[in-house]
Amino acid sequence: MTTITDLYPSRGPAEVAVPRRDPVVWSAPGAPGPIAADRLEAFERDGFLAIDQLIGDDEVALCQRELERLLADPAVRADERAIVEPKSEEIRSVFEVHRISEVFANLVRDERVVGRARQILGSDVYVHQSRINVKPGFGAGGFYWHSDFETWHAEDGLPNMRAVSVSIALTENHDTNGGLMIMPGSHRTFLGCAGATPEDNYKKSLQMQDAGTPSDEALTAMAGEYGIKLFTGRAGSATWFDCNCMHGSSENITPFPRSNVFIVFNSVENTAVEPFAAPVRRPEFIGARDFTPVR
Ligand SMILES: O=C(O)CCC(=O)C(=O)O
Ligand SMILES: [Fe+2]
Repeated sequence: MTTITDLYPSRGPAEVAVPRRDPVVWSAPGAPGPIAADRLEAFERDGFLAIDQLIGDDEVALCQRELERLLADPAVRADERAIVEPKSEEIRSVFEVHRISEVFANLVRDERVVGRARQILGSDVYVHQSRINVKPGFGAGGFYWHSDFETWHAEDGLPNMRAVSVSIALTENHDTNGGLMIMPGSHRTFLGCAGATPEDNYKKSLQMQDAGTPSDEALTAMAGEYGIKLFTGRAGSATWFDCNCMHGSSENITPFPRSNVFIVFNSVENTAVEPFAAPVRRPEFIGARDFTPVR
């Protein structure tokens, strides 16, 4: 049996910050790819890369129609992969959209999408998770501050920080309708959170974060050091962000829905092992165990 060292302890008795022990950009300097060298450097420094138009208007329209179809399908609503808002009972998230839908499967395979993930991670990649966060208007809830990697490491068993997400806007992300916020540079520190992971934590945490939540003191210090950047953009724009960025988003009380599709790519050289700090693995629709590379 091989044991893998836990480089990023979390969910212990106290909150602990440790420096990142992994590269941010894994490809060799100058390796070919769709991201220009200066933008890749900015990604390394800031932890994110914003793209004004990743997909065109026709593709956006196709994705929007497909999302409407999914939301109207009773089989989707009844599926455990659909997460419902506690108050309004509207669908909040749909997981594994790249498996439920051919349209989103094609989006994942698109070279503009997977090509950038390969370039950042320096290898073939597979999808660790995909989801659409629907965030309808009139009060859809937000996502409290977190590092995705903290959860993926503690609860899904990703050993290293070698994963990247892209958030593609399917509706305009205004400065008012609950867009993504990131603390630039926060990806270079790992914040191990205090508190043990309860069994079935994911059921609650998909509606509201609890275990894996940073303290007010840590968030105050990080926001003071890094500031907070809000990402806006029209439908078809995208934000790439490193797996360890401290990020979150506010509720959406405007009438304007904010629907974004999130795709998480992990390196095939960083496949999931057993959770580092949770009694059981999360279900595969949240943390994949099929490591087939995207082709
Ligand atoms: O939808 C958002 O604004 C943030 C979602 C997020 O951070 C997540 O799904 O992990
Ligand atoms: Fe997140």
